Amino acid sequence: MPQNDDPVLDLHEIQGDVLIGLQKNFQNFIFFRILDVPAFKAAMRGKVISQITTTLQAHERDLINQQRKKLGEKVIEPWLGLNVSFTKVGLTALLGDGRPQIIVQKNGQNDDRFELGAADGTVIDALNDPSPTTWKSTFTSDTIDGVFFVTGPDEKFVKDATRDLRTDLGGSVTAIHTEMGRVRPEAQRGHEHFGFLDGVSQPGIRGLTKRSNPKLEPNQGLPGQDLIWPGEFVFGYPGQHPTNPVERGPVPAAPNVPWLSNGSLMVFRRLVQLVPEFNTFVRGQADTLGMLPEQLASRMVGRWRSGAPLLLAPLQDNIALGKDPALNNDFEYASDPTQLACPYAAHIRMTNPRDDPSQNKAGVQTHRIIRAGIPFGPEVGQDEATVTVRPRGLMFVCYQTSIEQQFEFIQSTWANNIDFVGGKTRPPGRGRGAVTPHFDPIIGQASAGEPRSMDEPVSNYPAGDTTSTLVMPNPWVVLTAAAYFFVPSITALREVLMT
Ligand code: N7H
Repeated sequence: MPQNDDPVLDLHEIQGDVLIGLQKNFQNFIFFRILDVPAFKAAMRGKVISQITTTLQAHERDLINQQRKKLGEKVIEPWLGLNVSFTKVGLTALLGDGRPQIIVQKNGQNDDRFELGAADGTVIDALNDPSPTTWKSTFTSDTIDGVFFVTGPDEKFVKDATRDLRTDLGGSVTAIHTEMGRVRPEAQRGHEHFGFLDGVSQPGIRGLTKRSNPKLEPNQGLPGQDLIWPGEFVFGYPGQHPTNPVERGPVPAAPNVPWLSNGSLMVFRRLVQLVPEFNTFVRGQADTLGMLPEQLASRMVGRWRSGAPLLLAPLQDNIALGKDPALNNDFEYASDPTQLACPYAAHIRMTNPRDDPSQNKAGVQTHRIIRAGIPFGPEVGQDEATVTVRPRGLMFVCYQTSIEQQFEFIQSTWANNIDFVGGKTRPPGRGRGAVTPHFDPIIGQASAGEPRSMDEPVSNYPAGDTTSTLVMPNPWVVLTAAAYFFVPSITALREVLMT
């Protein structure tokens, strides 16, 4: 039930991938360049905008799927999902050189990251990203105007829908890079390529996410899922309060850009995952450290492959816990102040430290993102025992209203920062002095490709006294393309961008 203070969201205005995610087994990413601006605008107005999937549609589809799941029905609907977003270059192509700049004012800071773009030297340096000269060649210069997402239940459906979209657009655009994302098959459904269940912890949205226990937990959707003010992800609404995790905060805005409302900023990163290399490393290091490979892998992520969090299952996997959305996100870190259950450096602890006492919880909530990625590439083949032959990984997508304070903050100030979380000291019996957690072993990036390490891979739960370090000479997640997009509202498309 909505509560009195909840904002009312224009669900029919917000594109469907932003808050809920398009329903998908397959997702085509069509990065395009506009060749003929008037023809593109005419095609968009006449044929395409009306097909764009809104949050209202995605929400209705979600409710139908939830109902079916409850009844144990396995119907897969032929639902088409279509979204469109534009880079800074695309917006200039559409609106001209004098267009207003999207420089977001949030929490007293100005964020110009969208206008810089993901390949800008400042951004590359801030994130320790590999040089764009090493990326896929189509992403190394400002040639991308926008991206269409086409989603559906199977590959043929998505390919047919892509062909229809291209027909609608005629010769007004050219696809400069197309890539098909695919949900992994059978038992691996919902798991990313290293084998971990993904999409478990997402922020709840005030005004959209249903509260499972409104009386006792009015600030949570599912148990453990904090409700976040929608302005963190969509323009035109209040964001988080900087010092109170529950109160409404200011509305993030870009002055002079009235058509921002109900739009969002999207980060795209094509992250290759070196799966055989990861597995070989984990096996070897687990042997050296005297632990099981599954234990080491889970200490690196903070969850077991099933999705069960180490905070609730510190010693061994618990498959029932992993798959139960009412249980698998219901934990905080204050109860684990000395990283007995979950290392400070574990991927999920680095990317969302929750209520870790070293942090101000309200502050943490201003750095949340909505993740909407999908795996790409084939399953690992028999010829790939130790070395990747065919590229695979994650088409990482996330939404926010400040790229600098949300995605980039997570990557640079948390995952890449060897001192995060700070202020920790070793408890008696486990060494002395300050703890340096080092890198997020999954996505942390050292400068100039230096080796990384992570503190306390060996579990001390419940009362061990081992001081241990994992040294990781090479990364297994490699950035091969990145771009920043604006995801306009339906009205902005109709009344501003395509006129
Ligand atoms: Fe991560 N992985 O398999 O290890 N991620 N991630 N991620 N990630 C999460 O809670 C993974 C990446 C976040 O609220 C899970 O959904 C991989 C980037 C955040 O508790 C797993 C890649 C960024 C969370 C993975 C990758 C993030 C999260 C647990 C790249 C942002 C939620 C399942 C190939 C900078 C944390 C879940 C929370 C969870 C993996 C990328 C951020 C298994 C393989 C680039 C905020």
